[in-house]
Amino acid sequence: MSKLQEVASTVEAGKAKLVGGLVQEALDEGNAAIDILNSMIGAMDVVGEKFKNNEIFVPEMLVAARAMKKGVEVLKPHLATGSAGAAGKVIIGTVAGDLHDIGKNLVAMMIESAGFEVMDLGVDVPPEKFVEAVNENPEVKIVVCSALLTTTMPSLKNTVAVLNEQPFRSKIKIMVGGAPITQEFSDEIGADAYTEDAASAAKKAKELAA
Ligand code: B1M
Repeated sequence: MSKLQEVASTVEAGKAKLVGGLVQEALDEGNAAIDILNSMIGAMDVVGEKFKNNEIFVPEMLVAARAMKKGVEVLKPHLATGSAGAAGKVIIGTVAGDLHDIGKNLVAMMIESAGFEVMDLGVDVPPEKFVEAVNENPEVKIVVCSALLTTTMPSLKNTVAVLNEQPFRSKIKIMVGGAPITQEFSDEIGADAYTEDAASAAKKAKELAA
């Protein structure tokens, strides 16, 4: 088994205590940080499939998520490279009703590494909290909203609708993403941009803030 496969199967098994060390070993062997990250994302896809097929349940998904977070902690300095804050300020959060944060955290990390200062509002963020955060930080350039469940797509729609009504609307850009979100949905709800993954989110944020 290659080191990357070992990392993936350890994440899948939720062995949080082992993941950090294995990720470090994978780095030491010369594997690129992005490849290690992708092996962990692949492991979460396997976990998701097993959950869908009733082979595992919520607790197993949760331990796998914890394990992945440990791995990302070790990877972070190898993925993040930019100079902090120079590109402007970004607010990010997972929308109300949604507790998934790994993807959102990766997007935050990549945007930070593109030179932005990132204010992370966490998960289950009601629209009012996004609004409050922009009002308290009028220099904010971009608001990023993540949604991972088909059942929280309406919550994302509502968040964007509330943001669209605010007097500050013309001063900010709204970016949306997450597994069930599409460009079409983003257009339909009136967001400014959709991106599929964390790396493209960082690239898009640069474009929008230019
Ligand atoms: Co949940 N869950 N979960 N879960 N979970 C999914 C999403 C699911 C696809 C699994 C499945 O059935 N196959 C499914 C959703 C099905 C659907 O909506 N159609 C699901 C379900 C059903 C649920 C519950 C309802 C289960 C239950 O309780 N019965 C429940 C809901 C809780 C809630 O939120 N209210 C639930 C709970 C959980 C846990 C809490 C146990 C845990 C999350 C822990 C945590 O995040 N701290 C969990 C997990 C771990 C998953 C899976 C297995 C992995 C998610 C993940 O971290 N992926 C997931 C299956 C899967 O994704 N394959 C699943 C890795 C991460 C890097 O990818 O988050 O997609 P992702 O982020 C990507 C892109 O989406 C994108 O960039 C990232 C990568 O570059 N992206 C953006 C994300 N946000 C963006 C914002 C942007 C741009 C890109 O803005 C510009």
